[in-house]
Amino acid sequence: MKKILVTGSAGQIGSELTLKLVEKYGSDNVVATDLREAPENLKQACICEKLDVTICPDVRAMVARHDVGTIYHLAAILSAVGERKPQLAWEVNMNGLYNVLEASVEHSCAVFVPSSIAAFGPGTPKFDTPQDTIQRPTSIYGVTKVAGELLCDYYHKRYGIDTRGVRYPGIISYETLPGGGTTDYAVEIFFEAIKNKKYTCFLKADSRLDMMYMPDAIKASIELMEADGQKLIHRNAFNVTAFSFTPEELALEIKKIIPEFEIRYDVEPIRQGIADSWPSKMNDSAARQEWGWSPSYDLAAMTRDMIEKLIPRLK
Ligand code: NAD
Ligand code: AKB
Repeated sequence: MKKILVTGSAGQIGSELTLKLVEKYGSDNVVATDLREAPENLKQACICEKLDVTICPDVRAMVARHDVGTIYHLAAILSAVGERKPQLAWEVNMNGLYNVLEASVEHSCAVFVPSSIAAFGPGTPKFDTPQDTIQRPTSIYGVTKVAGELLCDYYHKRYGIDTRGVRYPGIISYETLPGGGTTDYAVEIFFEAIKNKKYTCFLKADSRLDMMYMPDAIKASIELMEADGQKLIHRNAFNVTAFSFTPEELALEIKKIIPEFEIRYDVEPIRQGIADSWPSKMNDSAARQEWGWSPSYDLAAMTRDMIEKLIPRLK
């Protein structure tokens, strides 16, 4: 088979998605790439290479050298880091994507490109956010996500490239820490609850955001890439969600397992502003209808599993 290339494979999602792809397609068929050194477990599992997606000839050469047929393009700058470094966010998120799409035209690759709840803005309906609605984001990260969705649509229409993507909500996981986003609190809270029994949250108690546990995020990505392309109307990008909660509700769920746990709030204006502009709960019926999307974890199941998996690691 032609190989699968993952960009940003050392990140929160890449580090787990790559291993799932190895499990499914075999270690010789997956090439993990990142700007950073690959973690040891990835080095043991598959082919690992350094790749800066902003360097077009390097992206093209990597795709040619490994005879790549599918790219999971995860390299990106996330929302909070993006607000600190908007020029870098544009360079990586837009020019990196452009380079990946150009290499895909040259080598007829299928491409998975994640968008985000960040592709919406303050003018978007907050609840039951439709698949097709107003998208006027106010963060640079969100701007690059909307532009990325459109660019992927364009490469499909203009060059016939099989581009597909989902709008991930905030992803919760325990393997690799998140890379500088607004939903990072929902991961940090578990580490602090187990280590110190307390957490100071940078979002307000009642900030409701869409979220998903990592196994569902991986399932969504692979199932979408394996879906029958004829049935996809919204290829870039499908709303997908699992549950939505506020920091206060997540803290109450954690307290059911760690009763001593306490949450405090020290609101950080930039990330609060970003969170306020994002949906609270997306409508993901298009993904359910067009390719059978259905999450496996609810808030309680995710919380139990996170705590169970983290306790032995943090001892
Ligand atoms: P992350 O920040 O954890 O990982 C991104 C990876 O990209 C990092 O390992 C980084 O080293 C790498 N990278 C940065 N610049 C690069 C460059 N120039 N060349 C090559 N690699 C580079 O991000 P993530 O959470 O794993 O996100 C993956 C994708 O999913 C991104 O497109 C992100 O926007 C999207 N997404 C993530 C979430 C989430 O909650 N994690 C939610 C919505 C969408
Ligand atoms: C972020 O907070 O930037 C990401 C996202 C929701 O896109 N986790």
